[in-house]
Amino acid sequence: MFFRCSVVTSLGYLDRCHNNQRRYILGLSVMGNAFRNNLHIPPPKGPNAVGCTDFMMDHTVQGSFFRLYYPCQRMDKAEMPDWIPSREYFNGLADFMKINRTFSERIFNFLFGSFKIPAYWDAPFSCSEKCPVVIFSHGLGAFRTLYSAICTELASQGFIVASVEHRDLSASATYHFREKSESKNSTKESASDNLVREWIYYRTLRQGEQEFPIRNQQVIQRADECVRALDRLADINSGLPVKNVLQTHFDWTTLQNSMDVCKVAVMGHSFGGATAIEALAKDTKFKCAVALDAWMLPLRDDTFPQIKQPIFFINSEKFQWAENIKCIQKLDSCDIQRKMMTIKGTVHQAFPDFTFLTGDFIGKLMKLKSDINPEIAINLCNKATLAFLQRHLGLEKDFNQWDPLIDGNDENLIPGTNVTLLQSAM
Ligand code: 8U6
Repeated sequence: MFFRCSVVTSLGYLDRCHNNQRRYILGLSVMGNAFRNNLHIPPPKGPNAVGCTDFMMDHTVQGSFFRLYYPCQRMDKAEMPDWIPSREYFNGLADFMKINRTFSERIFNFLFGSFKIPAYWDAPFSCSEKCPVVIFSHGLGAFRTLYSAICTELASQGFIVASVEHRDLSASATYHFREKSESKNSTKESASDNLVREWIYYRTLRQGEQEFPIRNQQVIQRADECVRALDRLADINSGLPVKNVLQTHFDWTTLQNSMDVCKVAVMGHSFGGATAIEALAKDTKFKCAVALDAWMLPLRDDTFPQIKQPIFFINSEKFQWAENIKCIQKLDSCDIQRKMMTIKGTVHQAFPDFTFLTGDFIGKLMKLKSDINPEIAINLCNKATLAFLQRHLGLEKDFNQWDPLIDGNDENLIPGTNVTLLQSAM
């Protein structure tokens, strides 16, 4: 009994029940809580409270799966969702990092198992005006929940944000549902009783395998998934009946006429940055893109001239290199706004939430933490993003107060890039 009370469960080996509640099998640690003193995902700063829910439709791999962040009613008492939704995601991260699953599941769970997303689960939607929309795409080996500091901030500023979980084998883990074969004939069962969860894990490159063809195929699928997420949101907005395969308490009909589907941007980190660019080429419903430390390798050269929308490249200081920057510069244009800035002292992983959730020593060792304070870095990223979105989606907000950031005007920003490019390459 004693070991099951909540203060001592932080070393608890956690399992997932079917009713979506965490079950602690072994509860052992007081140390765990002390260890994580003060570590948290920074709560959003905008005027709206933020709600959060999951959506999947249909249940197949070809369907759409995303986490939705939205402005919500203020809540006195509401549950905040687990940051890592289930143990399979830890297993997937272990595979991605090429470490043993059993061992790392306990470590991951100890270190990261009890963090919450700073948003209210399934809270009722509420916003006084129509919301602009952002589709967010995660990086290689990441998944839909890992960018909540960015997504919740946008939602608190009035955006509806769909953070897609990609099924192109680039996520550490994701899932869809398969119909149980044996109950094909039973017509009485509801459709959801007949479904079993099927996990999809990260696919490593095989030895000697060429990277470009695989990544290009993946980026095309990822962009399709972004377009599909937007299509589902547009359906929801126009009041078409949608069937969420996931059993949540969120009432999707409350989102009817809630969105300004002319004001849509696509955003992503790393592989997701490339995805955002591919999505611009694929669908002009995306009016602009924000690419966080974009990894350009997955993109074909001949997609660049097709892109007519503005793009904002927000880079880390440590990740970028000449070849990648040269690729970004192929997108330079006289008549379409293409901006680039670099946040001083940052590493590639300054954008996903892990950067907030380790101590300095471990964080720097694992390249999760920058030299700059992670909250200062994410604030610069968020404010500059909001200013850029206001400019190119034509919003009537006060985000233009941060316009100087778009030009790299801040002591912690570098306009353009820190990477030196050889003359011959210009
Ligand atoms: C280290 C991405 C960890 C950790 C991520 C490292 C990563 C991690 C959790 C997984 C994927 N943040 N995608 C110790 N490198 C926990 C403890 O979780 C971000 C995070 C984060 S990504 C990325 C892609 C490729 C690579 C690194 C990051 O796009 O930022 C290689 C070699 O491919």
